[in-house]
Amino acid sequence: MVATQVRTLADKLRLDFPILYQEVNGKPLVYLDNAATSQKPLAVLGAIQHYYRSDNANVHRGVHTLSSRATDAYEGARDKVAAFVNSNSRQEIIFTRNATEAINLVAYAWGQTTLKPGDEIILSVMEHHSNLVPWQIVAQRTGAVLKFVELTDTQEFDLSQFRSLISDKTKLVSVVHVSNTLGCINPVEEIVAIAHNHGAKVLIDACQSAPHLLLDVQTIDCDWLVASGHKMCAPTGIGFLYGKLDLLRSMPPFLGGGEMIVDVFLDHSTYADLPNRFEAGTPAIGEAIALGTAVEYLTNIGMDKIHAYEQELTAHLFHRLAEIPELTILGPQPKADGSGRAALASFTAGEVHPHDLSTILDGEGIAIRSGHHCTQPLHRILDISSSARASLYFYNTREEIDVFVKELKEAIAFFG
Ligand code: C6P
Repeated sequence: MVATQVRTLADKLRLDFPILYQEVNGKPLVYLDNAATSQKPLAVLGAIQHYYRSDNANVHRGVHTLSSRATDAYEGARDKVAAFVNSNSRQEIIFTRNATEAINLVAYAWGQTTLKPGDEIILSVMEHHSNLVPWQIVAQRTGAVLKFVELTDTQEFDLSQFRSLISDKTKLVSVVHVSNTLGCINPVEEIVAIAHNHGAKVLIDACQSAPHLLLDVQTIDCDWLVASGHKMCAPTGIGFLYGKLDLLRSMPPFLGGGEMIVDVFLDHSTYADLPNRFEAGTPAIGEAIALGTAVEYLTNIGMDKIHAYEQELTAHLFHRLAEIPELTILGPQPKADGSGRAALASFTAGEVHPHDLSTILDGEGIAIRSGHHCTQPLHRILDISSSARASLYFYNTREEIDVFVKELKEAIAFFG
């Protein structure tokens, strides 16, 4: 009964995504690359078009009507994002190009100015390159030391190893909430509590959780959290950094220029309060407005409903993939009801190259990703050079999973 109700919801929501109604290579498109980027609903496409057709002007600068309309919509989007993550204050939300830029903002503005030789930064081995490379640069420049949380036997975040790794030398813990490769959901509340006990700050990479789970930055109690709009129904070119107010206020600017100043003299400047201090130059106005529409769209569906439906899809996906003995699936197994991991499966299929699988499936209209998914160190630890990945969203159906599994079986048989 529940399954039928939720499937009806997904079927209805698909109508919001015109891109899904097309043929690719003569077959109906089955889009299973949502961890790379999600599709955009009509409401979001409409918001961008409305902005450029009716309100396009620069923000915070003009007193004319279009400029104040654009400013109101842009700042309104900030309110929507603040509400979406349950932030205490709209000043805690900084618009960035994407999660990568948000992490770099913290790395440059906080890491490079705060960390000293011998200070420790704890990351995990499952981090996306975006949450590795900026800290490698910071460590090289400050003399800070990188430490890594390893995987448990079930290929999840090893909390007990983390406990033994952390010390009062640890100044930062920067970890992913949901792994884009393993699909595990990390215990971020516990991680934050342990880190705070040692006086360390915590950054949460919420790229793969913000689109799928109800996020509450006050409950998680993280110091910073980052996400990319394009994985959560918004356009590319917009993401956000959440940071605790006092912490953001204590950080020097990242980029200098217009928008982020109060007074500029030839030899020095004074800086604007939050959030403008970290938004130098003309921002991605239409994209930010559309991100506001996207989070409103997700909230109207209900993040709890999205999560529940995705668990059902996860159970079905893993149940069907279990029919293929050649597969090795990365990360933890879901529970019988699909809970306990994200709605994605990265896998290898014996000697068959993931790129070959992906190419054959594309011929059948099915979009999956193959490669290292920007987690090269993790792939090295797992002793593989690449994997194939099917990643789901709330507009995917059980029937699409069935088509994918059927074609995957045929592709493996073809190569095998
Ligand atoms: N992962 C994937 O296919 P950007 O590029 O800044 O929008 O997102 C970076 C990023 C950071 N953290 C995690 C956990 C991510 O999954 C991503 C993006 C995509 O898995 C593209 S590599």
